[in-house]
Amino acid sequence: MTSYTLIVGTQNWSSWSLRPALALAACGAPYQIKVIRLRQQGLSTEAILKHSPAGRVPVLQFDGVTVWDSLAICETLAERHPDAGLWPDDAGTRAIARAYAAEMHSGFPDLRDQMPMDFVRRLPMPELRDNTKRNIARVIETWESALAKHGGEFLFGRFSIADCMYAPVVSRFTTYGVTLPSASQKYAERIWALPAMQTWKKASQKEVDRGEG
Ligand SMILES: N[C@@H](CCC(=O)N[C@@H](CS)C(=O)NCC(=O)O)C(=O)O
Repeated sequence: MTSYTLIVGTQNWSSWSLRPALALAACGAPYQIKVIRLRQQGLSTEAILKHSPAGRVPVLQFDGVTVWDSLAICETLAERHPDAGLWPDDAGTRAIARAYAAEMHSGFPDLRDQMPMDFVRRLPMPELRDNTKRNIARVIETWESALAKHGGEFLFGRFSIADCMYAPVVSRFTTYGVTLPSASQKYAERIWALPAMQTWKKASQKEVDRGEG
């Protein structure tokens, strides 16, 4: 069976890296995670460029193939592991789940900017710009709508790539203490309870303890 290597950034900070790490854990295939320390004054880019021409993490390696970009990695895993059910079975639901993933991938710049991921810390909420408030409201609106419609544990019933894409936002909301409506709060708790999230948390805590994250 193929063994995967996922190259990620400092786990406490790298929101983009968390997404495919959750998808990979759901595939049931053997894998290892290699961490490149971020924010190392030029050294990080140099280290990443050894693995990917894009100079960004995450990067997935398998069978001589290198895939960069979190969403491309998730798509590759979904295609290679159909039994993992990383996209919903129903075509219409799958289309909407893809729209959710794409909206997260290309949007929410103010939320990213004002509420950077800091997986294990709890930080005061900054003075939010109107656009950031709109970003937060939009995320909550999408979660509430999907959870109400699919009535399952996750956004589209069973765990999917849409959940992988929003898991870093779950972390950001927890770090900065965003108050959520009940369904979204329960959803956030289910995301936190995923074994892969807990594994990521332990690794992040170790980075923080070492002064690396
Ligand atoms: N669109 C890319 C963005 C990846 C990205 O920006 N990664 C950051 C870390 S979270 C990075 O590699 N930064 C390089 C650096 O800090 O030197 C993806 O989805 O993978």
